Amino acid sequence: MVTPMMRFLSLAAAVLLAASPAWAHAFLQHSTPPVGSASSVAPPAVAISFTEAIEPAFSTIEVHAAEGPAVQAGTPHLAPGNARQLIVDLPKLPPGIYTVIWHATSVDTHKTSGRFEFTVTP
Ligand SMILES: [Cu+2]
Repeated sequence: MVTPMMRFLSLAAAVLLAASPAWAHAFLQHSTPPVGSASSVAPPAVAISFTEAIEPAFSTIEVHAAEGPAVQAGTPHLAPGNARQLIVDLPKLPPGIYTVIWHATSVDTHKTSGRFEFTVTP
């Protein structure tokens, strides 16, 4: 006899199996400045650590002021000796709210993206 609960459990198992390749995708693990943080010290760069190694040629970080063009200096680059961390240098940022938009392509060619904010307080 197949109970509704058994049907639910087998469906859940199927979903987990189907989703398992996603575990190899590059997701944001942590960043500097931290997601949602506020500090009076303007960060010299945004550094994002991903859960997987990424392809820098196909990965981007954009940093935008609340209203306006990108404020970053130069193109993102991998941290030396760390294929999981992407860094983009920043000019001296005035106080404000900044949005970081990232697109990552992991070494298995899967694409992920996300955005977060940080604040430079006066
Ligand atoms: Cu993947």
